Amino acid sequence: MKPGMSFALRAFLLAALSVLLTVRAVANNDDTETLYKEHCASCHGADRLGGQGPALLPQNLKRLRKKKALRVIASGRAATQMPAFKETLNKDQIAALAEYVYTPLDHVPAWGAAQITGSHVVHKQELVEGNAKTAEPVYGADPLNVFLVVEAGDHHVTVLDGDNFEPIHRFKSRFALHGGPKYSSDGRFVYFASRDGWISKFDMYRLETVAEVRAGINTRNAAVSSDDRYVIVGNYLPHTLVILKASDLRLLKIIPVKDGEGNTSRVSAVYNAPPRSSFIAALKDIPEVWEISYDDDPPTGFSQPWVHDYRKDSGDAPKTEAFPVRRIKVKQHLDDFFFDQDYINLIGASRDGHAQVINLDARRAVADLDLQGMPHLGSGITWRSGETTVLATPNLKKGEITIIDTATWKTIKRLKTLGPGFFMRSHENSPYAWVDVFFGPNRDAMHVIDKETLEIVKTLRPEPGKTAAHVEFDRSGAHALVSIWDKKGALVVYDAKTLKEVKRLPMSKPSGKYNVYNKITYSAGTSH
Ligand code: DHE
Repeated sequence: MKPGMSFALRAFLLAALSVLLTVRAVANNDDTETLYKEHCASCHGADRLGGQGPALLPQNLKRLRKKKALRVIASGRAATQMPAFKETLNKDQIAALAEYVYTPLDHVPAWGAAQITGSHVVHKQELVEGNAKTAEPVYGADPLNVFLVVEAGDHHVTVLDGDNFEPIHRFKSRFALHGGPKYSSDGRFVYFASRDGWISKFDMYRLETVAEVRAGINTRNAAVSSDDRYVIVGNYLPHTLVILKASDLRLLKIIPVKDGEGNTSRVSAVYNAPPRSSFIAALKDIPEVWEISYDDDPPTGFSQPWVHDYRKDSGDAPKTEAFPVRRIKVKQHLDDFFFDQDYINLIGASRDGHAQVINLDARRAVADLDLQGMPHLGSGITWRSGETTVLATPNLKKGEITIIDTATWKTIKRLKTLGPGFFMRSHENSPYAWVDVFFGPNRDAMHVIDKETLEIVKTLRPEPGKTAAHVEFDRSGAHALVSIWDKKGALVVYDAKTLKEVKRLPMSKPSGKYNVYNKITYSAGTSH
């Protein structure tokens, strides 16, 4: 301020400056909101609560430093659909967006018992228990050799006869299904999870949707118990695991995911562990693995002092605490994991590639794995090789398949590929393991690996220039089905022995495909 300026004039100028700054800040906020709407909302949701991409809220970005967030917006994120914006947006715009996603929302909608129950709908009461009258498929195909093909291009699912590869039925799914649908133990019912939290139960015999419920706002995946009684859903938002009654998807229990200090966490994923009568979940923000028993008489070591059982509020308290939890502390967060066939060891990795083996009985890490880059253990498979069982995993950052001896947990082979791969598959009756090259200039290639020599024996290019991804075998292992990952894509059926194409069906970005028999028998060559 200039000396001699009157007090009234000074006060006026200060007020004007403050109004100007406020107007600019509001304008900047408006600009950032517009940028968000234009570039981010279609995947992450207009409200930042997630959609095809994850929710962008401070509570879900705890493990992502702001500096890294800037890099992700500028350069994209490996192994996700997140594109690079550095050609479209300038540095200030990227910085403003990064700031924006770390700003808390005025109000994060609750998604508790009231909302879940409010969303619940039973479409076909007569199919809820699958009574005898409806226990025959409405088609002639072998119901155990049927495939479900998720067509991500237009959010549909095709039911495919696995003997003649003719479509039996096609229906609209919820928006953005993600992860493998989970079958009941006899293959009669299947449960789908969408990224925005919808769980749908579909009758594979009657080809009708039985019931639906929205179990979360932003969901990771779901699993079904071996006794067909329960479905569990792991969420990114809110930080919960939700247990549903499998028959009609009615809410049974919400387990808030938090540690002893009250820190909450997203769920990386949750799976059924058949021999243990339990679900196993790994957490994204707390270095713990949880085992949730669905046994009516759970073994010792399970407790859940921090869990509020909502049924108590309605006076409908259970006699014993159902679904108690056993917690295992681990060295690193586990973003991605799978199990050995006995479900004694969990093999997990963090996004930065630190990989470890957790013995679920000893409840501790028993080995570190020599894996680099970003192993995609969720796609890992195992097979017998000589006297031992090996596990093989693709890598989302490196053109490499790592093969590990599960007796010693030592890496026995690093097999060079034409680029990073996403999905890997085999079958007990096939001498080959198939892996895609999902990223880079060779993303139209599919490698076929000899399971004995551990060498690539053939590289297929089902449609040059278009991504070839995700393989699933039929029931007998005689055919392998490959996706052409494009809106004008296709499902390509190969003879799994001669490696020759036998059929091609046009489809809209067929992502995953899931054979009933291989899934319900927990084939070592496929995802569980
Ligand atoms: Fe997936 C399965 C996590 C990105 C397609 N993906 C899974 C599972 C997990 C997972 C935990 C196992 C769930 C199950 O089957 O119960 N996926 C993640 C990620 O963390 C990641 C890297 C980032 C994210 O966006 O969440 C990711 N996934 C993708 C994609 O970008 C893919 C290619 C396209 C899409 O649909 O979003 C994709 N994921 C799939 C598919 C499966 C899957 C097709 C089922 C594989 C199977 O054969 O079982």
